[in-house]
Amino acid sequence: MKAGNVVLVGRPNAGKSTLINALVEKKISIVSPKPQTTRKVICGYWWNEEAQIIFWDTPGIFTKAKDLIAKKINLLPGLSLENADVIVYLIDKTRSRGDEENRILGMVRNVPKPKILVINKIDIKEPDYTYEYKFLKEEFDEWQEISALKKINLKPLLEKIIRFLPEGEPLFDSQKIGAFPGNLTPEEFVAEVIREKAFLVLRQELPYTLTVITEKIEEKEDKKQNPIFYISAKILTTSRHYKKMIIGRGGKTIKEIGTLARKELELITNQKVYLDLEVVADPHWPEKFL
Ligand SMILES: Nc1nc2c(ncn2[C@@H]2O[C@H](COP(=O)(O)OP(=O)(O)OP(=O)(O)O)[C@@H](O)[C@H]2O)c(=O)[nH]1
Ligand SMILES: [Mg+2]
Repeated sequence: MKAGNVVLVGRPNAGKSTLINALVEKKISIVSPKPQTTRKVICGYWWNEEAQIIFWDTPGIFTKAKDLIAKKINLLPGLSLENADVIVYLIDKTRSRGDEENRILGMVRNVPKPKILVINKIDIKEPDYTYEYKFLKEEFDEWQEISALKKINLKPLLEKIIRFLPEGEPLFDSQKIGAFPGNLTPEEFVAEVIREKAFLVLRQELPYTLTVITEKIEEKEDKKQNPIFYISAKILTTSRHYKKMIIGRGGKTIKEIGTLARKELELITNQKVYLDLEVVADPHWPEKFL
């Protein structure tokens, strides 16, 4: 039996969360075009008859952010590497190297573990900076070009990962992995889905000043006695000005976020969901974060 922890690292937006979702064939980690969409280390399980893998998605290190949240999040990838059996270093070939890439590369270089260099987004023809990364081939144990989004070359990537896994006892009981897999509680997972939809709907306007807390998840019955998940959650932002933006004119924006989140949660849980969302301005939430 081969078994081990595989840690995905790479700059923000490289596609780490897209890749972990594709590998474990489940949505466990949220995705958006914003840097540091992932704010926690999130795990997903993969197994077959011969191997077991726990994949770990990490936040991208965000060099431009000077605030408290980013500083805390920036520590997570380094800590995760300590527990890795294999490191998957993901590169976005549509972006040139630069300080951000060099910082992560410097960190990965210092860890004496098997490393696979993965060139992502090959479904995009131009721009193509693959040549800027070719020199790394010698430093890494393996190299694989993929598209996490289009699920291209994931099988050869998995084969290479398995090759470097240590022999060992099973890490988990695959029979016991339920509907909410991974290391997040249902409350945390629901909050992540809402945050993803808020990022999607608000786009450029509010990247960093927002977080979500799930207050309650209750299983109830609707008027026709069908089971329904009643969920209440708070979107926290740092000022009243942002609060107004999240609510939108006549509540239009918050309604759009709520509808998207509810539909996705219904798909995931296979049950009707009632979602009660409130927007709260709390200038101190970043200090309470993590
Ligand atoms: N065209 C294309 N887009 C991709 C691919 N993989 C990821 N993306 C897009 O790249 C953006 C960032 O993807 P994420 O998976 O959130 O990236 P991440 O590395 O987890 O980013 P952080 O959590 O911020 O560190 C999203 O808009 C994805 O849809 C790919 O293979 N091809
Ligand atoms: Mg991510």
